[in-house]
Amino acid sequence: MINVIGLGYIGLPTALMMAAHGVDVVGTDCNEEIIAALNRGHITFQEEGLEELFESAVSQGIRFTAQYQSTDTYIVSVPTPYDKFTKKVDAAYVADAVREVLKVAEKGAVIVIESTISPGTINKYIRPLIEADEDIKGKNIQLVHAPERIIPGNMVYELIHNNRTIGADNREVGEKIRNYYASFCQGEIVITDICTAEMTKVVENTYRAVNIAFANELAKICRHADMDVYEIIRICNMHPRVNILQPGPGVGGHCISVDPWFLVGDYPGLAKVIDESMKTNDSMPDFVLNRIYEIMKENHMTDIGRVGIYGLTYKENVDDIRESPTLQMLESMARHLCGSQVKVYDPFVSENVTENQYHDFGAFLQDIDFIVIMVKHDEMKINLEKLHGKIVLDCHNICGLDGAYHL
Ligand code: SAJ
Repeated sequence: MINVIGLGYIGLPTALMMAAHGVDVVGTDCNEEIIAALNRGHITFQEEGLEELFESAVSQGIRFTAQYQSTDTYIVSVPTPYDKFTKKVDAAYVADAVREVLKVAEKGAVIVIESTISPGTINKYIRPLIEADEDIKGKNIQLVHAPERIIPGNMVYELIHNNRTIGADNREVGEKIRNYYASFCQGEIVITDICTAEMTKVVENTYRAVNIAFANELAKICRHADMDVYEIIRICNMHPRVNILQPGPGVGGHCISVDPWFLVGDYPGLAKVIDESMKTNDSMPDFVLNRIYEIMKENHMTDIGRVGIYGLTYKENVDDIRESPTLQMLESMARHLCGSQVKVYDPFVSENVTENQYHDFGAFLQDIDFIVIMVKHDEMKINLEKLHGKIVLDCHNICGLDGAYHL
């Protein structure tokens, strides 16, 4: 039996996927509300295909509980926040989860860490928990790092089709865990050592962050030079060895806007391109704010209360608002004492997370003259004709309307 610890964005789909493929799974989360919701038959976030996966896992007998189980295999998928000041990973949740696991784990059990951690975290913070105590040491507990790689918005598909990495101290343990993942994963599953696995995960997200920063920097250069960044990127990408990503209003989510900072925090004198890239991405919400100011001025508009921000999530078609560019921009507006009047709407966010938040697209549009498209939700793409007559700042180049402004 596998006990999956942490039933959030990664732990839940992973637990469901394994259960749906015949593995005996118990999901554990210390948040009783999550457990109660799952036991009532409700999934706790929206994701394409998750509902069906949930039903299939339940029919195969998955259980959910707040208690850690006594078993021989654990998958730990708890959050790893980072300290905003030092930029270093905070492994406290992972360490706490492992401590609890160690209290009940069977002799020879394997603890798989899926949470993203900075290179060296297992040796520095997790292995000592096993080696500090003679009784636990005698249990011969094994550690594995199998970083998740799935992208929100396409998690179920990617769980099945992505390649995976398994970092283990020896081949035998790596093979054992590979067999569990192979129950559903059709991609290649590479076995390596733990530190390499830790590094690969952070490097993958850093690669994307640096490439997004490059696109964002081009957007700034093209704004200054009054050139069309999208046309330039489109033409450059016709070169066989060029593949530039798209500029945007900022980088959010709990991965790409966070993980590269681990390298900056651990290697401040060495991670220079990464440091600058992260600063460039972090500067984008303020860049948008400046565009709003310029466009209002150009249109002789003075009432910030007639400006509407479309989109609160960190990217399109997900309900996750962690580190979202819109929230970063609203914070910046609040610091400049002009935040409270702007209107905000997102079809995926039903809770009130900010002031003047609308839950109806029509009512939102009625109350604004200037719309800022921060997130390219499908809802916006299919309702573009409703924007006629409004001033539009299209931060993703999706609308194609005459007179629309861009980054
Ligand atoms: N973004 C841009 N321009 C682009 C692409 C993305 O501005 O061309 C922005 C998005 O709008 C969003 C942010 O970047 O705000 C991140 O979005 P994303 O879709 O690039 O990635 P995430 O954070 O949803 O998921 C990433 C993925 N990592 C990589 O692609 C290397 C995913 O595979 C990881 O599993 C995930 O991080 C994670 O959990 O670490």
